[in-house]
Amino acid sequence: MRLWQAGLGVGMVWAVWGWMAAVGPAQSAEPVNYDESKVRPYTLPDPLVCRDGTKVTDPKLWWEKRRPEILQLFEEHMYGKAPGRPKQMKFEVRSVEPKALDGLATRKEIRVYFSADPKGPKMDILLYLPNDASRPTPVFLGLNFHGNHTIHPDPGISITDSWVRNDPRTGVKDNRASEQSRGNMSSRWPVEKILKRGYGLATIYYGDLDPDFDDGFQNGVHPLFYRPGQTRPEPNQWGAIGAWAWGLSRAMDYFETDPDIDAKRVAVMGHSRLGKTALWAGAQDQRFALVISNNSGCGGAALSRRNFGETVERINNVFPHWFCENFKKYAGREDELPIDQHMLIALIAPRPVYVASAQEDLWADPRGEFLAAKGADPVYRLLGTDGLAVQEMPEVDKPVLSRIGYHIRRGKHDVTDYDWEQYLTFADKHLRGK
Ligand code: GTR
Repeated sequence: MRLWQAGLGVGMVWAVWGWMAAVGPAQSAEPVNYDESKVRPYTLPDPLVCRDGTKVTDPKLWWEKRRPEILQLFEEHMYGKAPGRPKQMKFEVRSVEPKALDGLATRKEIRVYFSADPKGPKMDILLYLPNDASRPTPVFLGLNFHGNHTIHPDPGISITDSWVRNDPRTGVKDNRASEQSRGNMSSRWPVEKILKRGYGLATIYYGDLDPDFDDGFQNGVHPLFYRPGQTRPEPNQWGAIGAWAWGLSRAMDYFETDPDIDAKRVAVMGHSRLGKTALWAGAQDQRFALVISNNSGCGGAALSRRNFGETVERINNVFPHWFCENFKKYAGREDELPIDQHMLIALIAPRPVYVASAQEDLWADPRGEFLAAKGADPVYRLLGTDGLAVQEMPEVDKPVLSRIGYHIRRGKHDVTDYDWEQYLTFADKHLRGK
């Protein structure tokens, strides 16, 4: 059931079941734990103590020593190191419709070519800007799971020509998207609401960057960066999450060239695996002014050391292409990780970050997500903010909008209107001082 909600297609569900049947429970050390009393004790690494024992007591030491160290540890052990901006990258504005959505917005589609070869890897940015707001406009940016044309029924959105997972419900056959899926993920993208609050919205299909299956990194953007003779990333080089996050930074490269966009006020947002991606993008690229993790769970906001819901072992077994090869060493050995996810959130400091959980989303470990947010608090305070301004996990549907924001809402693993309402209010407060 949850796989459906997660936006995965039939093929993937079968792939996961197939995998489970093939390797069986022998591969998995223990059953999934959903019992708080069975969470083993653990000690988190201190974000304010360097590897050599130096205590970080002032911002200078954080910026010059501890932050670069933590970033490098996440690259080396978890997400892998990504290349920078490709020299030959080119932007092509493919369409501009000044009267989209009944005149509410200007719609642009921008193609980003990652190499000089127009047939090489590329991504398509769909951008809506509110017509009734001053320019440049702050923007929410998020990757989507099924193609830009699925976020809204607007007939002017181009249908992706990238690989899409087959799915009879949406008419995706032979891995090609069709008209049938236009707008079918719109419940997760309240476009009009965002525009009416004075924000733009930009989105990219994550499969443009790397189709989400394990093919040994032959498709997607990885091969563009192989040195001669290299056929897959090194153990400390980027996996799929690294590539998706890299794409978000390339969108930011474009935003910096578009006078309609306020590139200093871009909020990067993502759900689930794309929430993991948003956090990693925001951690690496300080141009993102605000970061939102929606139900990102294991490998995202949730602490790896807590054995609750999805674990490092399970995520690496089911999704061997998401993280770098080195991360696989930590299956069942989370205590040996030199990092945990509170430090990923700390890398975003002092920029506003919002961690959102859902009550029924136990697989993502809501408490582990809260504790990671709380674990980043000392760094936010060192840098002069209010951090996460509560001691205990708040009640359901009682959002906390301090510099580290947090809510747990009722309901399932999903992105809802309720979530967006909080993100918009959070952005009003922290990006616009409202
Ligand atoms: C699940 C996976 C989670 C989460 C989710 C999603 O199957 O175990 O880590 O990323 O997919 O992305 O929808």
